[in-house]
Amino acid sequence: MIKFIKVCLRGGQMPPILYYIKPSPPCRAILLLGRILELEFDLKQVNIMEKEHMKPEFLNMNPQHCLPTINDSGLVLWESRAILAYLVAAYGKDDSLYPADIRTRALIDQRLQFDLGTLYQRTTDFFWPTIFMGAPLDETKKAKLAEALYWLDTILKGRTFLATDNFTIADLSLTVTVSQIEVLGFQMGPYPRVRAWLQKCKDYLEPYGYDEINQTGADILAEMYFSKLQKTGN
Ligand SMILES: N[C@@H](CCC(=O)N[C@@H](CS)C(=O)NCC(=O)O)C(=O)O
Repeated sequence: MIKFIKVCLRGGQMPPILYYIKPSPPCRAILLLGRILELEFDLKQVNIMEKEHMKPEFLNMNPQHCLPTINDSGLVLWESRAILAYLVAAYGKDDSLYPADIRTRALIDQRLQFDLGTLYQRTTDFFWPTIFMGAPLDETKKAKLAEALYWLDTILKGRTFLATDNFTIADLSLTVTVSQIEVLGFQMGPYPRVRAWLQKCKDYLEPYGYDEINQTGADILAEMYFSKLQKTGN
C-alpha cells in the first residue's frame, strides 16, 4: 500500500483506470506490468458478453471498443503494446524494461510489432474461430502459426531474452502470446529456444503473479477451446 501511494503520488495523479477482462491476453500483459511497476490500477472490468464495450460511454472514449484501454488522468490509450511502453515511461523506476538506448529500443519495437502483426495475429487467426464460434481447425492457419514460431525460435539464437540481456516489455508481450499458444496444446517440440526462453520469462514473472494473472487467464481460454474442439470432432 505504501509503495502504491509512492508510485501514484509521483505525478500527483490518481491511479490510471484500466478497462479490462481477465482472460484477455493483452489485458494480462498490462496487469503483469502493473505488478512489476508496483502500480495499482483503478480496475474496471468490462463485460463483453453484455456488450458493455459497445455502450456510448465506452465508445466515446475508445471508438475501436477494444480492451485493454487505459485512462490516465485524461490520457486515453488502447493497443496493449503502446500501453506497456507508456506505463514504463510514466511509472518505471528506471528504463530497464524499455531502454532509451536507441538500438536496444529498435529491437524491442521490432519484437513488439512482430507480436502484434504476426505471432499474436496468427494465434488468433488459428485458435479464435474455434474458441469463440466452434469452427473446425484450419491447417493453413496452423502452418502460418508454426512458421511464426519458427521465426521466433530463430530470433532467439544466442539470446537469453528477446532484445537485450534483461527482461523487457518485448519479453512480456510475447510471453503472454506464447504461453497461450502452449496452453492451447500447440506442438512446441520444434522450438527448443522458444521453450527455454519461455521458462526464463515465467521464472522472471513468477513473483509478479504469473500464475494468478497469466496462467489462470490462459486456462480459461483453453477450457473454452478444448470443450469446443470436442464438438467439432478435431
Ligand atoms: N491489438 C490489441 C488487441 C485488443 C483486443 O483484440 N482485445 C479484445 C479482447 S482480447 C477485445 O477487446 N475484443 C472486443 C472488441 O474488439 O470489440 C491489443 O493488443 O490491445
